[in-house]
Amino acid sequence: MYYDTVEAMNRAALEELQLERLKLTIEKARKSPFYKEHLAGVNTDDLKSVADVTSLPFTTKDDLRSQYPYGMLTRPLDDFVRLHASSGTTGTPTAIFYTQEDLDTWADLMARSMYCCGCRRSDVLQNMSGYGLFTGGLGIHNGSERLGMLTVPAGAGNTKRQIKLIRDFSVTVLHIIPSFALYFAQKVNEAGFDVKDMPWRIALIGAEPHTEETRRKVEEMMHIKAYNSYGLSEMNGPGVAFECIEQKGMHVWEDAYIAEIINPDTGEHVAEGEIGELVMTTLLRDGMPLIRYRTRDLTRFVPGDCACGRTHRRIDRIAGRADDMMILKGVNIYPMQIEQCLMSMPEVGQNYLIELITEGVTDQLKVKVEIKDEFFVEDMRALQGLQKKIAKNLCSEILITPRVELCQHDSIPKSEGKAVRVIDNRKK
Ligand code: ADP
Ligand code: K
Ligand code: ZN
Repeated sequence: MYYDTVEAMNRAALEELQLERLKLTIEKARKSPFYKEHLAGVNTDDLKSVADVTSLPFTTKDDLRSQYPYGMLTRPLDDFVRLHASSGTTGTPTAIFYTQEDLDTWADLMARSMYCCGCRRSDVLQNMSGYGLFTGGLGIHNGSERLGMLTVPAGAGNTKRQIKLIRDFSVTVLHIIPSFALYFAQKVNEAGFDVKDMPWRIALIGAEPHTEETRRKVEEMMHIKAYNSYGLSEMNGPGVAFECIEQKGMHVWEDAYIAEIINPDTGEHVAEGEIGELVMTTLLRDGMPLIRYRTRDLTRFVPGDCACGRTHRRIDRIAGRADDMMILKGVNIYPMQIEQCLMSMPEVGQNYLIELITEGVTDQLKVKVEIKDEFFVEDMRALQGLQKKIAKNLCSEILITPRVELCQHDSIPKSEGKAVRVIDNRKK
């Protein structure tokens, strides 16, 4: 029923295991130049339960940057066999290093993740994410092989070839970025195929924030079951938290990570079930352990037990990154609020773009929205009505009225990797 019996371990035993591994992790981490200093005041004998993790200092992305490239390593460079790097869209890149043991642990966690949403060794997986430095390529790939699936390393882009591979090899599982999935579904239709005739049954979607509405849209448009996949390079990559077939939040693999949710301003834990910043500690990383790493991702613990019987706690879908928050006219706005509103409207197509602009002396929010062909009509009055309706719906969600621009389908540029949702064109 489970890939690994640890997935259903009772909580008390699981927390014992976490504590034991936390202590080992601290000792290991101290072999790195960074943690030798950072953890100087810490005595592992003072840790009586896993809850005492709160006595340890945070590690931030800036810490990683300041140690770039080798300052976090606990072993001689000869012991490492792989590195990945973040895309660096927000400043200096950070590099993550793996020993062979780390790669093996990661592949196991990844295989467990895919098994938990129904993938089996009889499945054929096509990995449609970019390979290279991005962990969604090799991370998913190795996990898929570990599970025993026949793995098609298609990489990103080239929709025609993707469709051919899927049909030729009867692909049953896709790993695909959600924003690309919506676009891809349409390309399959345009190529003259009915999605119902495609061999696929499962889509693993993740790597970027997306709403429940978008998931449902992917499922409908592709005639597939879509499961949320969460991870970040600092915690290996994908395979950190994953949805089971219940689709009610993502199980965080707590034998491998300690997850905490804090108020980003105070650093204190939020009340159970409240949204805050996810903080993660690695428990099985050998060459580059990270302690209380501030992910900047916003989520909450899903209260209660999961019907699947796994005891590892679930996090809700990521509401956004702390860095994504826009402040306009004193109001805090997250892109996912806008997406949620847009994707629940039947007239709206696959893509949208948020633009921050300056009009005169004030900042404005402009939202470009792709409209489905059948609603993109000649009738000016109908179009204006739709434009007004979208603006009104958005206003009730984000409390300010944005400028809305209607666009034809496929007219907003589509990136091959993670979608760019916000462009800041404000005059500085
Ligand atoms: P980069 O920071 O360059 O994007 P990563 O590839 O490590 O580097 O991306 C990890 C980040 O991607 C996470 O911190 C999170 O913000 C986002 N992410 C990953 N999976 C999901 C998911 N399922 N839902 C929402 N966001 C996700
Ligand atoms: K197989
Ligand atoms: Zn479950």
